[in-house]
Amino acid sequence: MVNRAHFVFLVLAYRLLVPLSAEPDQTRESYVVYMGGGGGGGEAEAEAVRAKHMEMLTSVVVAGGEQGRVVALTQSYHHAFEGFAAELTEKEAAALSGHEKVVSVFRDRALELHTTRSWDFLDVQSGLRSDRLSRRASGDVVIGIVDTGVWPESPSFSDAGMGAVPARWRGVCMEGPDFKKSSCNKKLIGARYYGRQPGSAAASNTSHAGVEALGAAGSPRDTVGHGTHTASTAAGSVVQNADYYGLARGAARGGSSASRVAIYKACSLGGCASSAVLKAIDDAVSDGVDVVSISIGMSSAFQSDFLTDPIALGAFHAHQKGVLVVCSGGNDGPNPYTVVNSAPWILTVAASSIDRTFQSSIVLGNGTVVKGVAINFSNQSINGGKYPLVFGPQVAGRYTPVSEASNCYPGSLDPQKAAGKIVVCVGTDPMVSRRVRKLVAEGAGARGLLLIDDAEKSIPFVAGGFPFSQVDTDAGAQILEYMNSMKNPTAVILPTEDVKEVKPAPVVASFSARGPGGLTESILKPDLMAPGVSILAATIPSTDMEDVPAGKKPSAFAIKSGTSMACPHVAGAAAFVKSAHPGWSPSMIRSALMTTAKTRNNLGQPVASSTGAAATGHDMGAGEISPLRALSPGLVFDTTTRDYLNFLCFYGYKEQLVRKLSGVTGFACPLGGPSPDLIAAGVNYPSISVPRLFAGKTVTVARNAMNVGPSNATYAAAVDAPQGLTVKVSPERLVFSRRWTTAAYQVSFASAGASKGYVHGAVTWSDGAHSVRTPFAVNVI
Ligand SMILES: *[C@@H]1O[C@H](CO)[C@@H](O)[C@H](O)[C@H]1NC(C)=O
Ligand SMILES: *[C@@H]1O[C@H](CO)[C@@H](O)[C@H](O)[C@H]1NC(C)=O
Ligand SMILES: *[C@@H]1O[C@H](CO)[C@@H](O)[C@H](O)[C@H]1NC(C)=O
Ligand SMILES: *[C@@H]1O[C@H](CO)[C@@H](O)[C@H](O)[C@H]1NC(C)=O
Ligand SMILES: CC(=O)N[C@H]1CO[C@H](CO)[C@@H](O)[C@@H]1O
Repeated sequence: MVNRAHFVFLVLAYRLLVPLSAEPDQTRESYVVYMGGGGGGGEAEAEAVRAKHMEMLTSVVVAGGEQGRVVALTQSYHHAFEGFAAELTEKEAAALSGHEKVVSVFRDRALELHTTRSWDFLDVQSGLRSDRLSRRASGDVVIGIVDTGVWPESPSFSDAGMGAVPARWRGVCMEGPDFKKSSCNKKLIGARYYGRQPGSAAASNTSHAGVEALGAAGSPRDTVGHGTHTASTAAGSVVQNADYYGLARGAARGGSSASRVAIYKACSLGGCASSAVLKAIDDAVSDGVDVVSISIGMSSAFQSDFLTDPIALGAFHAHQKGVLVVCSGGNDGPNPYTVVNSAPWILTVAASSIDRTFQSSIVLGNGTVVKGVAINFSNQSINGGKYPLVFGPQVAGRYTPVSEASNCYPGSLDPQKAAGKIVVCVGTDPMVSRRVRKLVAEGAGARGLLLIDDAEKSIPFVAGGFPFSQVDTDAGAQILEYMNSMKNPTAVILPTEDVKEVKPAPVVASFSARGPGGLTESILKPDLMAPGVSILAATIPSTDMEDVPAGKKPSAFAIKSGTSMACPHVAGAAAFVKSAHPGWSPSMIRSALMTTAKTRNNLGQPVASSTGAAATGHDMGAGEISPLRALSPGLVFDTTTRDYLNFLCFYGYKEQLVRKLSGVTGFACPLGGPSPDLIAAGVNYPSISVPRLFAGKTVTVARNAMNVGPSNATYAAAVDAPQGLTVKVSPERLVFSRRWTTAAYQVSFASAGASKGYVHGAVTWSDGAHSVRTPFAVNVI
């Protein structure tokens, strides 16, 4: 059992020396005090580190005239980096941020879980689910999941047939009232949880939404379902005949079903405390995980700086220790500048649809069948389920504006009029979610809801026991026309069917957050895309009977959507590549996944975005993951710690700060910074983003490719350039005589009448056997 002492320290001695202060304005909030690299101690050194932090904290509290107060560290970071979390007044936080050992001090904000806004669900099926994959993978790779915990009894965490836990593993299985040592096994090899420390609970009553609601549930057990879903998606064992109440039936299997999982429960339904997420990453690295999967993040509206973003900080140090951190890019799409978790040392994931959807058709009274999309537990049938069809405003309460009733606003429908009918609503007001509309119709006694809305129409809504179907505006117009032409229009909403081999697929999901990155446009983000729509994976047994069809037992699997679901697919794929190439660095693995990603759909056409337009690097990064191809990428781009430190200099941090952050004391910033152009030109990334290209100017970018394929390889460059952009690669051939050698090349961009704004293309290196595609985005000014 790890030492979880939380260092409560009563500042008594000082009380005798200093008169009691009369200052009353001392509201305290939880803060993270981040002190940069240079940690790396084991549990033996931990005590000394904590004592040092305690001393720092105490001296600041005393200096602030608050003697007599209980001072406590709510978290202590001492593995991959140093720092602590504590309850502080604003003044104390400011004082600590001036301390010479401190890099940054930031509020312990709540991060969000990256499932879709409307908490929708969906299905499976990705290139990952091939038997070849699991046969080739070894069981030596460990994936750490920072999320809401785990439901260990799920068949997805069965360890049948698994070998002994790798000897290097240093993790633990923390116990709680509902979680025993025996809940862990050879698949689920570690489980930790992070509640609020007992000593601090009384002292704090922060107003900060979310963090306080995090609940100190004392166990790694998942009570939300999110963590169980992501963990089983990354590395779940094979479960035959998994389904969601008859839908999406098939074998459920994680991306790397031979890998192990370790659970770090830092979140609950309300979100995740920054301080806990940072601690979880610190522990995961120290425990010995190879890949960390994080399906959480800040809202895109609140993107903080890299130095105050717990995921960016934790991931930086994880990279230094050889651990790859894979994160969801967020669900605030489809607008640009919404991608989060976009630090260059993070693998940032976008979400796509797959070739399966769920159809709930509508049969109009005149016999016409209209195709709709949803997942329902409806038991209507052609003969038994025919109900009058009414438009929201026809059954509105008195004085209700038409716009509200047509949107199924809460309180807009009159139960006297709506009861027993199928209500038609439109989705012109995005503030009302599908779940709310459903509850409004259900609450008014309606027998079903037909939603006309193009937004999220490809993301089937799970409507529980209520008949629901969503149609696009074209089909909606047909339905409204039918209603207008009939005196007594009627309809039936048919039970859901799964439809397979949907074309085109993949399509970038509408909710998937888009680039460019809000903090820097010099790194192309997101990096990659993976299935995040209709993902079937393990869940906790639902206690909410609304989610369970009449007469059925709660399902062990759920269908969910979000970049949260895409992220563990990539974590699983990365673990798979790692198991084949144990010596590869995190950025080599990322490079292999990126340069081999697919950019064409199952019709052989370029992958499209949800709008139908061709997807760009800002939608899907390098493209949809293709794990088998990633095993032999031919060339990789190794982005080193040095590259990342240079990045921090070019981004604008002072040399002294970069040294403290990294713990690399002799580091010197390269000349020329800060400069977004130098980031683009000099950081050895597997993609290129030129943040500004002025007319008449040329921007030149340097890259270094490493041969990981056969020796004696010769690669030739092919350029896919948008109209009006002149792209030159020099040299045009790369010759490698041996493996592990590198070759440098440059790509220059000049505008010859390219349209303004971002234009997209790619440079692809090929030796006849391998194709190494590096996408670029160039902002023409
Ligand atoms: C904490 O804050 C809430 C609302 O801000 C308040 O109702 C409650 O009384 C406070 N609790 C304590 C212990 O101060
Ligand atoms: C259909 O569902 C309703 C509501 O869930 C239930 O009351 C009714 O008994 C069901 N009918 C059949 C035939 O299953
Ligand atoms: C039913 O009504 C719709 C709308 O008026 C119309 O487009 C459709 O052709 C009709 N179907 C039949 C079978 O008459
Ligand atoms: C690579 O080429 C060199 C020179 O042509 C040759 O001597 C060497 O044997 C080749 N190595 C391999 C592994 O093919
Ligand atoms: C997912 C789901 O529960 N779908 C149901 C929709 O309604 C039909 C008819 O009652 C059921 O058979 C399906 O299981």
